[in-house]
Amino acid sequence: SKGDIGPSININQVGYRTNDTKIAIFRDSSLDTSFDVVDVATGNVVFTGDVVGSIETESAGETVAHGDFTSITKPGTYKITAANSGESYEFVIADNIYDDVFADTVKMLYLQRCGIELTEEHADTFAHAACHVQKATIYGTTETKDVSGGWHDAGDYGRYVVPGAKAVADLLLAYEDYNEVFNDSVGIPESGNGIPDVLDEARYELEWMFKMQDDQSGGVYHKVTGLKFAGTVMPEEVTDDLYIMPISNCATGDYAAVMAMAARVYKQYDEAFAKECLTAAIKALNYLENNLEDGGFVNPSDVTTGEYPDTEDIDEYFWALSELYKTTGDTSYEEKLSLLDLNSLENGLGWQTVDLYGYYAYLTADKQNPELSNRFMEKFKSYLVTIEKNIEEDGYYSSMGKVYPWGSNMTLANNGEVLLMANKILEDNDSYYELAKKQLDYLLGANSTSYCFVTGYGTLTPENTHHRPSQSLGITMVGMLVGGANSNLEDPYAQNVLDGKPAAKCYVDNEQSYSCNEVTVYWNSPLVYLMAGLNAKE
Ligand code: 9MR
Ligand code: ZN
Repeated sequence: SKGDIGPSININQVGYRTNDTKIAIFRDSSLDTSFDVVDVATGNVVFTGDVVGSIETESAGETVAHGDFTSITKPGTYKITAANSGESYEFVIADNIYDDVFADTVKMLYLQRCGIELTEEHADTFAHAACHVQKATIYGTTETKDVSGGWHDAGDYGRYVVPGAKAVADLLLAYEDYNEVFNDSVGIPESGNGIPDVLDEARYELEWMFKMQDDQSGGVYHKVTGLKFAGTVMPEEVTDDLYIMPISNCATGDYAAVMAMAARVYKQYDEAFAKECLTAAIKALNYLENNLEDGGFVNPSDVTTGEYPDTEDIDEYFWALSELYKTTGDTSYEEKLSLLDLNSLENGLGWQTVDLYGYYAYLTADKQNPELSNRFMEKFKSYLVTIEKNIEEDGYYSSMGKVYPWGSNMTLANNGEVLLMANKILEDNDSYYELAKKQLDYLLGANSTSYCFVTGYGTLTPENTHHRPSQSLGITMVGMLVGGANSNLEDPYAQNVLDGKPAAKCYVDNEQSYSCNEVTVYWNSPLVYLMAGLNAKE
């Protein structure tokens, strides 16, 4: 069937801008030696090119070839055909091709808002009454607290500080690095207020995060959820009691980092808010420094909502120090940075490993100590080398390597973000930019599943996401990046239908498959960064 294995020629289904590099990917390098580009409107062949290469791609279980049609720059609708491989899906070449998908991936965050009515004017079919507005009980006590607001994390209705902080970080960085691509007309309640919508949207989460900080200690609660996941209903229909789960070091460190970032980014728009963010960051850092030997968060025994476990908090501490240094220029933070032993750290830009954010913050600060910046640059580069090697060895230019974890599409988008960061700090412009673009091409259809992984876009697009509002309304929300291939088969449905498939093909568009087909705010957010950086060129 179509969903089982798509066309033998895969392309970015959203399309290409006129000056983009354009590569069609052939599943089987042995089938064809040449290909045609057909103008769909006229049926004419406008270009004939060679099918080149034979790249054994273990992740897909295929030996893949490429067809370069970069020279087609005339706007229009096209498809690729070849005698034996057949036809690709149709795609468009035009310069504004990413505008809608970019706006919709930001808008998705608005549609995930909790604690506020979503009006028909802004949310259309996904309008609903304010949800989760009742006070929550601090777990293990009888004390209650207002922690309304923020975004629903994902397909579930939990609100979690750790992944929420990652999502905010990507948005703020995207704005900091590429403010010229953001506008004030995404169609959220704050549109037209003179502040770019991406900052209004991120602030919605930050205002909630303030409520998640314990006033007395400065520590930050890990999450607010029910004891278990809610049923498949609209959010305002959930009747479960809410619990504020214990303070965790990772939540506290992440919080300090994004609040420090916010203090920098919002300063030009709202000085009082920026100050509040800085105070909150410093307070959180103090808590963390006094509690560094505490373990990571684990769910209390009667709680089964998302855990976001993380036993290693040194990277969160590092990130917080680095952002505070960049924001304030205070060398006492730099001194603490220099004393941290980062050797055992895994590198990452995920919700669990955040050290790459920290390196980037230091390396883009106003002043650096050369010894430290060399050290951090080496760390950053070691990650970069790994993803470059993965891309080189994979016929689909995927940066994942051999294992596709839960949320592999986040890692692909993160890697695109890292490549754009490299572009900023290493000044090797075009090559990193091109590799970043390839990660977007993968996400939008140039992959071995033939899915365009953003809902509502492309010819073959997820229609059965694990997302409670979409499931209850029977309509898929547009602009959501799904988790994607997961070779660890982490839900019963995936185990039943994907067993034995190559890693990159372990994806299924079914609402039961929460480990392949859920969506989250922090999978959309690196995509926002990636598209911002790619849209900013020229
Ligand atoms: O994205 C998370 C993934 O990296 C983990 O492997 C997985 C299991 O711990 O959890 C994922 O996060 C889910 C969270 O626990 C609850 N909300 C939905 C998230 C996405 O599936
Ligand atoms: Zn809610």
